[in-house]
Amino acid sequence: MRLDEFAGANAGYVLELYERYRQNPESVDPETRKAFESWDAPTEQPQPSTVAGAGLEVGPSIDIRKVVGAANLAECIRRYGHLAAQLDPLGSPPIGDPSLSPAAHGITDEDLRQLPASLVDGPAAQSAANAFEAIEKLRRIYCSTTGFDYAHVFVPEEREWLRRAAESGRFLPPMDAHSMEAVLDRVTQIEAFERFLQRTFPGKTRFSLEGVDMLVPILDEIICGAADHGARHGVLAMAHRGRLNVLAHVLDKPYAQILAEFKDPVAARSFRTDLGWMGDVKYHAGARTAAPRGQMYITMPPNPSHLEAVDPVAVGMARAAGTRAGQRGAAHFDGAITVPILIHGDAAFPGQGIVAETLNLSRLPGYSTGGTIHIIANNQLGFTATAEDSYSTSYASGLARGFKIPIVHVNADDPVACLEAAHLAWEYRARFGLDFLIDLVGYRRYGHNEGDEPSFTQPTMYKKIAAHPTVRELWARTLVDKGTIPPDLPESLVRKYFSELESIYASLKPEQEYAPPLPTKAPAGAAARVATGVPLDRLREINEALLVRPEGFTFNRKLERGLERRRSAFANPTERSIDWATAEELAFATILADGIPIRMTGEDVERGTFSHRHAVFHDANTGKQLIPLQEFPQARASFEIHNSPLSENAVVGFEFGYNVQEPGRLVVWEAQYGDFINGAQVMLDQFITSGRAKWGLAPSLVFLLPHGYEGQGPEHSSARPERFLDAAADINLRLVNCTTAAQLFHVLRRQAALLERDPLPLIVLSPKSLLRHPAVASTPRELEEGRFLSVIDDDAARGRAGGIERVVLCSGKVYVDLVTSDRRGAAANVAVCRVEQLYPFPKIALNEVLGRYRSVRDVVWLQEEPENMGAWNFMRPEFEELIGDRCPLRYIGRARSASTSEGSAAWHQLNQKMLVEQAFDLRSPAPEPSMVLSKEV
Ligand SMILES: Cc1ncc(C[n+]2csc(CCOP(=O)(O)OP(=O)(O)O)c2C)c(N)n1
Repeated sequence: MRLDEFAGANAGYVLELYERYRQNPESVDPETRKAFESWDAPTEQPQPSTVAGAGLEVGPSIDIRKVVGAANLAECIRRYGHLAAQLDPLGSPPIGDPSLSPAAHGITDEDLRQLPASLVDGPAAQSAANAFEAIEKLRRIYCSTTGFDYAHVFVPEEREWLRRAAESGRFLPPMDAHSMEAVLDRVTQIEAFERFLQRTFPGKTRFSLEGVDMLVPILDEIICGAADHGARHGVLAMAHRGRLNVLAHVLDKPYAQILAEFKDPVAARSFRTDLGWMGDVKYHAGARTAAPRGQMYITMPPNPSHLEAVDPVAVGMARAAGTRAGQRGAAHFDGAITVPILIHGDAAFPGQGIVAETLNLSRLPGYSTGGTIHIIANNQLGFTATAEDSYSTSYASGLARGFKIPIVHVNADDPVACLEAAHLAWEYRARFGLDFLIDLVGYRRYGHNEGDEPSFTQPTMYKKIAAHPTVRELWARTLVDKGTIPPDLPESLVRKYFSELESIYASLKPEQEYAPPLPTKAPAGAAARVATGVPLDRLREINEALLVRPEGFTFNRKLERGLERRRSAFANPTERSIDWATAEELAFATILADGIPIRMTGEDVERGTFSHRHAVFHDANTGKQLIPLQEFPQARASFEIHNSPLSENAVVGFEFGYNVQEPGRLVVWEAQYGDFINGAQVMLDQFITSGRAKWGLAPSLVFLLPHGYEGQGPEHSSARPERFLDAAADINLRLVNCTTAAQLFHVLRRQAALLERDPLPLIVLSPKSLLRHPAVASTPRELEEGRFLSVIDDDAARGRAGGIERVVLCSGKVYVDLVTSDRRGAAANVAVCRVEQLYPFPKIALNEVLGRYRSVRDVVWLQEEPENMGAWNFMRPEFEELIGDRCPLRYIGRARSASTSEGSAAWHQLNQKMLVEQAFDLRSPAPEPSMVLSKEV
């Protein structure tokens, strides 16, 4: 071992070790001791040794501690220099760190002057005369208006790349006059837009960008860089702040349209409600560039007020845009062609859990985007709350550290530093395919919105802001002072952009010319006309192909029996041999054979929560995977399935984004249990059920939500169908509760057929214990000849319709409880009919069924859920209208309750039994107080 084999901090470390060894050989580990024993010790031997091969002679004249101190100081500046960077344009002092001073390392500036620059290592050392100069250079890099914060990046190659990138300055923007003037031109355009709106619409909410104006040039830089690198799709997501400016200048939304929208047109077309169109405020609107930048189109999804909720949506859109799915096998994702950019708020980023959920998707094979670029538009306030009120981390960006995302904090008043950060961001993404974060530290020129008074809560800060020049003014002054531009240029640029806006405003066309296009209406009854049956021979062939065993693949023994059963499923077309899982797999397979790609995700979906799916087999000896839906030769599109991370909110948002970006693919998300969907309630309310009414989006995502009362307690019984029914209006979703395998087969195939013709989200309340119940199994013939039935009449009762005195209408698993009960045989006067589709309400089909039973004494809606839950509140007015005064309507179900179900299986059984008894008991209801109600309404 020779000392000159080590460089910079490593040399310092080795010397420190050596010094320790010299003091006490036992203080170092045996291997190191052995190495030092054979080392020609520099202080004991007169022959000098060199550090970093740069001519430092370590001999009796040099104090090793100074060498170690210098090397450690350099390392501390690299690690903690950002703590001393001047990031706040308003001048608040950085917190600093003691380790950044030479004294902390037992050295002085004079000592540093005596040491060679090579101790500092890297580009900063290259043209420096000594260590002092190199350290000063390092300070200018790490403690200036940029804070490079990457020490948490674990992978040495990435960290070294970042170090070189920061220290070499190779991503600094070109400093020629033309480039510098172009920056001035751009910031003038950005500022003029805001000032024009302020002057023309005083006090009107626009959520001005002012204070972090450099956001737009940063986006320009990232987009141009990514486009040059071959990206074709950019997805840009942001909340309200600065959105109008970004829409105008990055998405190229015409000024005329923005100005017209500011006038809030009262045009007849905007008030059209025939499709449930309600629209949304202007700073939630989405957009897509009309022409590409390079070859790259940029899309900005619309977003709700719920901060950060759009993050996973945008990431899902980018994933879809970069995925090729039109071939058999697995889907192919290429991160190079798609770039998501998320713009966050400094209070929202640390505060909203959806951010952490989204960051957690970044490196997962089923979700990664090849790197998402994050920008925190950090105006140091969240409404009125300060950083101290808002986060426990040192920076707003702290959360990103845990995900090993490099962070660059940058002062928003320094255009050069901002552009360097932007260039670094896209180069890093292009190089490593990983996330990057820019923390753009600025301020907010006005209140939370333009009508808000910020001095109520931040009086001193707003005094500073009032006196603080804009970035345009600062930059103009810099360029004029340097002689780069003539002194009158800044004002003439301001006049140019103002007069452009003024003339557009003066020549606005009638407001309705700018009204957004409304969603198109699907042809009425499209769903009812879809043929979903598949010829038996075709099904048999596909079933056999799915069961092909690859040479040498060993299945788990416990799965063998099921596989054998599957093999004979088509032996007899009228035998109930198709269980739920088989129906699902055959539905998927036939959809793939029709050329429609499928993406399925959810917690543990590969196997299925209830161990019923086994879409992915694992070789019992090697663990190697087999995915039959990717292998069978009839497939004409890709099948991807991924176990999701343990998240509901972000993953549902992600699938929604994927779905709206690529509406021609069937996207299925399954909840572990249906009740967990409330973790994604924001996504349901803000995007899925209202997206069409607000923004004209047309999601067709499928939700499989295990639902049914089986005594597992309040948390695993109900998928809360009432929440979907509460949000159901203007035909915005389909909600089904299937009771047979064939029904599932047909409803999935129907959904696939309607993806582009009549897209709607499909919510399937799926079974648990019924997955293997013989009562839900179907015959092959039902797959061939059937179709999805929104209502299923009682076959047994139809033949004796005249004698039926009660029609019990119910949905889902409770039907099986009813027809398998002992009471059923004795109750020949009761028909039990299934409402398989809860929404859209199947009025025609129900009318037909009820019309068959002319002598009924009452019609019952029976449900397992408490009276204030389930479908009852939604169904009741529909039934009342349908039944009119033909007969009374009766409710049978659990009484109103704050909790979804009993916490004890025994109690559940008791109530379930009572439900069944009351269904078949036409006398007055039992008088004793109970959890179960039977009442006329
Ligand atoms: C989920 C959610 N909670 C609360 C709000 C109300 N709200 C709107 S803006 C805002 C402050 C956001 O601060 P920050 O993230 O720093 O962004 P800024 O507005 O400062 O750009 C709040 C609390 C919201 N829109 N969404």
